[in-house]
Amino acid sequence: MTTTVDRQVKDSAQPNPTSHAKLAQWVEEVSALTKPDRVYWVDGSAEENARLTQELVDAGTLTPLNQETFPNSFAAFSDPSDVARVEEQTFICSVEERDAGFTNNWMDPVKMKAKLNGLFDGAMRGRTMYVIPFVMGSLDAAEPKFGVEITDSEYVVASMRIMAKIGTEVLRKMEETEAFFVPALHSVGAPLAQGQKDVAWPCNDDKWIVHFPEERSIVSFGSGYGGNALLGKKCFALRIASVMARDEGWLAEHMLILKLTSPENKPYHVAAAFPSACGKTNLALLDPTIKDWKVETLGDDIAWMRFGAQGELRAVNPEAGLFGVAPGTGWSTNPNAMRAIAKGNSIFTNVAMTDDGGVWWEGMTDETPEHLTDWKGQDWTPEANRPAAHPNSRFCTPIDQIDMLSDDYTDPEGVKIDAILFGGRRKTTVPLVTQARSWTSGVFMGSTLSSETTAAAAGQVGLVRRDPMAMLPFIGYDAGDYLNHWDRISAKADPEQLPQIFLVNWFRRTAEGGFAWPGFGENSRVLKWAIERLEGKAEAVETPIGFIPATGSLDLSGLELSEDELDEATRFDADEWRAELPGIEEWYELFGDSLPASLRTELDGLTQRLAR
Ligand code: GTP
Ligand code: SPV
Ligand code: MN
Repeated sequence: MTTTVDRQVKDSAQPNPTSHAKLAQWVEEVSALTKPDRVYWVDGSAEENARLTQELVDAGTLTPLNQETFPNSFAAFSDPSDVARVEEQTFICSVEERDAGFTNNWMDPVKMKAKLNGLFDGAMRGRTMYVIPFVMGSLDAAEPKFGVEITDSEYVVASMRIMAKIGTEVLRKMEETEAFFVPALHSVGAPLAQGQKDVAWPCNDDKWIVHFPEERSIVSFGSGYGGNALLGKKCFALRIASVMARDEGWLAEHMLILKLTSPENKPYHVAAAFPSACGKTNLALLDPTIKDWKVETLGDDIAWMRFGAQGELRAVNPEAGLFGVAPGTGWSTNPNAMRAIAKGNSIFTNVAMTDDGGVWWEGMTDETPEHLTDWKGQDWTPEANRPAAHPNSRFCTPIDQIDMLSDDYTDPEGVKIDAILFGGRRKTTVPLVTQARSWTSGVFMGSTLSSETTAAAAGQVGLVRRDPMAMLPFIGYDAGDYLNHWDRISAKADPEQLPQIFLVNWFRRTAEGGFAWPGFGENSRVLKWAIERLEGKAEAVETPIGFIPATGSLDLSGLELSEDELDEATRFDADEWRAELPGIEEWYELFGDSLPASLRTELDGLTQRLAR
């Protein structure tokens, strides 16, 4: 036993915090390496959160909001260089380079560990090291998925408390069986010398988001932002969990989950994968515009899915909160999200502030306030030629504040998925909705999914890139193996219950440049068509890419949409698809030998159909 941790933990009010030997040992090792001033075990209580958020207010990291309009809520403003996930600095350090595949950065794990050890040596000097036991998904699951995040950021602790179940209850449950946990180490990488004054958003220009898939461990350095720092989310629940899922025969996906009830009162569940900032939260909280259809929310970003004993695909949402894109989330486009936010208990990051201590972002209200303080702390008026909120500004809100949250959200068994949607942000080519002919042709659709890049990741926006299953930045192993896993997993299904797969695109443009399809609540019309396809009710036309709605089969009642707009939104254009083929060929070549033969066959079939 090294003395550092021992003494510090004993000195604090938390003697002998855990009987979990592995955890105690890891905490000790990390503390010896990072050399914090103190070690604090997070209990997850409201009192603790009140203390921490007050400390964050005192430090200038959090700004308390107007208590009347945003109770118990705060705004945070990051360093302007730390506003999104950093994909360039995200690594999958599998033992073999081959297992990281071409979609990931790789470095030899031994070398990477040496590098990280250097960076973490003394990295927490002058700070408190927080130990956050957490669980993704239900504590009552057959095998709860535990993690422990060690961080030196109070902002991370307060945000993790919203996004996951954390604290003593989780720790006690882990101790019962000495359960396995994913060790997730995080530091903002900004040690403080004696007497040095802290900044509001400590971070480091050198950022490393690293995963060791065989060990199932995570190390993150230098960033305090979202997916880089709240390690239960993308790092654990997608990158590490996708590896667990490969090994154990399930799926960890970047998907929302929603429940749809038909006018005949039949429940259906839909899971949908869209790339970051392409509409998952909005679809998950949708207000249907069609009569007598009801939508309830189960999840807005991540789905863990496995085939049940009856051969049905079941999905759970492992998260406890929303980390939603603020811009574009408004009273007219997403009132359900706005109502959840208005209940308070939220942390907003990089939004603008109103003069009465509220928050604002582009698209929140129809009218733009006359004066704001922008996310960089500058005076802002509508004449300023720049957005007031950062395009990737976010709200972090407990999921149980959603009025339309399904009662099944807490069911550890999850819900039975009837349909899977893959969607991207494409100005051209991809019609509003296309039903796949089969599971494999649906996997083909997912594998070739493409989307224009957004502000959710650092880098240029608006470039079309392939984003398989909306998982490009999140597949924790070889992408070809991942597609193979998707293709083969259908063997576990009862064929009668295998979900139908659909490709959707809310973002096609008219010649004038506007969106051809109104989107948001109107997307319920597409959900209805998909469900009616499952029920054998809706008519479709077969095209080389799959089935699209026959004229009159999409419910357009009460919708003001010109013939031209409807045609532009829904049509299949063979020329556009022929122009798409070389890009798909190029994409598939990148997989080399690991591309499943079945998908090569799908592409050859599509090429032939388009040649006719
Ligand atoms: P991540 O949290 O980054 O994974 O994003 P997300 O997939 O949950 O995306 P979100 O629902 O937050 O939407 C991102 C942006 O797309 C917001 O600005 C929305 O206003 C906009 N958006 C969502 N749905 C639609 C739609 O149907 N049509 C149009 N035109 N825009 C949409
Ligand atoms: C995404 O980028 O897909 C997000 C936000 O959901 S983050 O948590 O930063 O990954
Ligand atoms: Mn996401």
